[in-house]
Amino acid sequence: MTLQIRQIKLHRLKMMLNNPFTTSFGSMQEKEFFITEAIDANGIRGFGESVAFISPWYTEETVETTHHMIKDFLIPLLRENDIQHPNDVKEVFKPVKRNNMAKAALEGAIWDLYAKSETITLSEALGGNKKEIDVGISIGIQPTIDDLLQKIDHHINQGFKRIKLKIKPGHDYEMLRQVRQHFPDTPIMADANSAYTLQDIDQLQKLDELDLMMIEQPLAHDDIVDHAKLQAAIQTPICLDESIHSLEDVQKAIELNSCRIINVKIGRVGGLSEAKQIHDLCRENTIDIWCGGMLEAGVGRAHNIALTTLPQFVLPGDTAGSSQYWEKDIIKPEVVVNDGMITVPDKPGIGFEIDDEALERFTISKETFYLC
Ligand code: OSB
Ligand code: MG
Repeated sequence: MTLQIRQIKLHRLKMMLNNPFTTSFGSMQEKEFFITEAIDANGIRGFGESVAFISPWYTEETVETTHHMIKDFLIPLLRENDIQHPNDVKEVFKPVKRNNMAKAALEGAIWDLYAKSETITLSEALGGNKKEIDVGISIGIQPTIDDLLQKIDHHINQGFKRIKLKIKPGHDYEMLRQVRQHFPDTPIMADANSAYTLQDIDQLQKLDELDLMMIEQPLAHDDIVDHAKLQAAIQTPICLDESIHSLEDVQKAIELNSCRIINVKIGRVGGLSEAKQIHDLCRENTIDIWCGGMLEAGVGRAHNIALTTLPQFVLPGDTAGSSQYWEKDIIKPEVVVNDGMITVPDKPGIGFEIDDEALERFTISKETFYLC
């Protein structure tokens, strides 16, 4: 049966993070993004969320490129093609190279619409089985080591299953050594957001003594080859984030031994269908995976939770509770973490209601596109 998508609405939102988030590339506190809404002939509303930032520091996409792609290329492709199942969207979008975050924003709304029209949860639609998921937390670079130690202590007490710390050259070994000294048994990992090169190999080898769960994306955002050289030279497992845009990228990373762990982000890989295929491949190859975060609002958070219910998501992800990021989220109820776990919602689709009043409050512009 064809999904009868009649309208796509693009809600452009601006929200302020509770705390500035600092990585090797700089700080952000304001977030602009789209909530995508797909509406069918019965008036059922499916929701997605775009994850590109206002500037292209993480990958090449931005809020503006997302808008351009959705409006000028992706919606026209939805007009010209029938969608029987959300898995078809990937094929329909194939004439557009990359721009994965733009694609995922629409595909996500269509997955939610599909699950709601089948009266099943998004987790069930994807083939997930967990009733609750483990969560970790990602802490940005802090002004002082004391601030950092205090934050870590607070999050350990909240029950988070692992702590991820941002590193960059000059803010790595010594900081992590002090953290390890204060928290000898805590699962800790480090994320470099591509700030190093192979010339830093000595500095990265020193991290081996700190018993880190993994080091995430130490080398260039578009590299798979140098990471294999680095992995051969260090004991700490490498996890790839920025370098992975597709199932093919994961195949190559496995073949080259570029990493032992994969961070899957729905936006980065172009949607839930691709994310699920990556999951299946990693399961066959016993590569551990986890779901990364992009400082999402509630809709994106709900999609991450549903994906994480697939069995090979064996490591805690970055999807913490709404209140960690936002004074007020755009979903009802908000995402809540209890003792390091999120209970997977049991209502159809993403399983959270849109708080229309909050959505309205954070909306800075809105467009409606008719498909037929
Ligand atoms: O590298 O995983 C990353 C946030 C923005 C962009 C990239 C990354 C991150 C995080 C935090 O580490 C993820 C989150 O808490 O949503
Ligand atoms: Mg990362």
